[in-house]
Amino acid sequence: MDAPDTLSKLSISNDAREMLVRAREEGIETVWDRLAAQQPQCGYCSMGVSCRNCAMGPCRVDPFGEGPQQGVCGADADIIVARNLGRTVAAGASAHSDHGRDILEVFESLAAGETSGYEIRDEAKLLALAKEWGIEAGDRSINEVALDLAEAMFEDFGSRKDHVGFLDRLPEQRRKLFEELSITPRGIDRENVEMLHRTHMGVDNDYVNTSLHALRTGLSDGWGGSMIATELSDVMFGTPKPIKSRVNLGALRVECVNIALHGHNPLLSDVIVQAAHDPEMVALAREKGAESINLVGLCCTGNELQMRKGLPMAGNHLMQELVLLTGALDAMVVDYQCIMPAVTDVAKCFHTEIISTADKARFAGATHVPFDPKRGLEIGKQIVALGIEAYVNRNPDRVRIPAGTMDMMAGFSVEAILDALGGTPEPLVEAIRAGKIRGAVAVVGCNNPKIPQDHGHVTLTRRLIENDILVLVTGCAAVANGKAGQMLPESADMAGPGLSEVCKALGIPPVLHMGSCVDNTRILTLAAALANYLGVDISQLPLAGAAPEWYSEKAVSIGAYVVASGIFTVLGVQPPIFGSQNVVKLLAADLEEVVGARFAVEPDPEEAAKLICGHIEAKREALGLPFVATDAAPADKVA
Ligand code: SF4
Ligand code: MSK
Repeated sequence: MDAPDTLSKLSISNDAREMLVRAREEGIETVWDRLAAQQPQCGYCSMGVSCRNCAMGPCRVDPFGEGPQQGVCGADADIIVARNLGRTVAAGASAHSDHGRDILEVFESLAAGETSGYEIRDEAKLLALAKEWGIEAGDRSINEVALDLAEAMFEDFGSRKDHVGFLDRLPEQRRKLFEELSITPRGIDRENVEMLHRTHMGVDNDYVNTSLHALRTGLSDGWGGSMIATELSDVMFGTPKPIKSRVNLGALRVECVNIALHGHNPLLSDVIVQAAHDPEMVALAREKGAESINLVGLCCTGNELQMRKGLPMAGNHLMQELVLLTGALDAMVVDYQCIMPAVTDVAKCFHTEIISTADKARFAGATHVPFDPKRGLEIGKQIVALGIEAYVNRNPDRVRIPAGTMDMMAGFSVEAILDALGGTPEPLVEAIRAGKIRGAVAVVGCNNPKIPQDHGHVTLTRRLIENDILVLVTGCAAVANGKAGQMLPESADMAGPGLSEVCKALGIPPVLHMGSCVDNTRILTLAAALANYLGVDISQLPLAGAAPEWYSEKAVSIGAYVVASGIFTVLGVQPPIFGSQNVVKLLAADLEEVVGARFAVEPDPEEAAKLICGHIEAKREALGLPFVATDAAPADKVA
């Protein structure tokens, strides 16, 4: 069995470590074992200089100059690295945007009266969106307006337009810049398809040109597919408002049927919540000896439900196998993205039913119940019934649920933040002007077993709030901060004096949960609103982004659209680009001159905090705002 100090290198969270002890005792493999088994990982792939884009290859370029410097076709390290990066952005942008399309399709069916279990829960938001998209409501029914909006949004995916609809939220100077650079996202599918075209052998062989299109592809996600997903999810499932919730494996209840909702899309999980409250289902659970039905969230499906309903979170990305190790989970319902194929293997060691629901995301060893919005509620009940049946097979002697949960607060949509501020950004702007809040940083993204779970998120966030920097979190970073107790109004005591004062006055935490991975678009919307309010570009604001523990292709797309939108971004995990010093220089330095922002890579969250604090102070200084040297941002660090 691992000594506690070994386990602390795997995760900072106690419930994770408790389950890892069990995994070791019972010989159950987890993501950390599989990472160890992969060592040493391929150096060429890690540096991004391997290519298998055609059958003359696979090829690799020796980054140290001793072996071949070109693939069979003549592609050098710059071309290969840029092409690989471009394809990664396209995969991530496609994942997000396809999620957006799925939401849009159900929204259209809902408007046409063809769904069961769905309704328009935020009419005001629907009407505001319709107005933004130039659709006259007049005296027409809400469903007629919704149908027109759906039609207009579908146009963003595939037809010939010169820009995606939500791009108009950006300040004019940024839209002009995109035009000058030819990186205006024209259509969601178009930019992704074009990236695959450009990276085919013998097409775009200029690493700068390919990299700029990677930014454009990312922008089609951030201001396109993901933004459609967020906004329409709000219309259908409700725009989040501040809500109390809890987090940790202790959210599982021994006396209940426990069902975890895992993945990213709220479409089915919302109707499962309705089904779990159905008296018929509750009666069935009781008949089988359970007290009730207990739903918990995992990853971003969990975030969607936590934001709107306060559903407790079992955990983030690296908890998906460990939640099975409690022996108390009766069913894990998965939709798509970030679901490890290994969950069905771990589930075999227990009684847990893995239920897949998306035809595009099937898992060997899972029971497949295909989602159909026309029978949403019926399917929701069918899935809950499978969980109840599995509960009957639970072995009470194998149940080990780590004790306790941590309280946290979620639900900070842009609308909720503006509400808390009294309906206008003015108080936030004033607090920033006065130096009480130095700036704001989005800490987002995944867990990665290469980093002790949650260490990057929690340490970086803590240092930032201590330095009076408001932190906005989404995805697995939000769960990590929740577990660490940094997302309660009382957590204001952890913040510096200025931020603490503002948070206490507003009754909000210093770390605001803004939702799932697609909801990073809420942060874009907020940044654009602040820039428009001040009449400046986003790149002039004291803002930054960070993805301390990222792993997924979606995170690369997010990084691309955040930087392209003008926000400096620090990555905690090295991306596979270091085989080309030219691409590194472009992304980590030269982009600053091009889009007013750049990437940095800093694995140590303490150092990342210093880097970000220095950046925030430099932006403040450029805006003529008062500078205050702090431990994290001494005067000589400001650059
Ligand atoms: Fe090799 Fe060029 Fe083919 Fe890539 S595209 S596999 S570098 S020949
Ligand atoms: S779930 S993309 S591990 S944040 Fe959105 Fe978490 Fe990253 Fe998946």
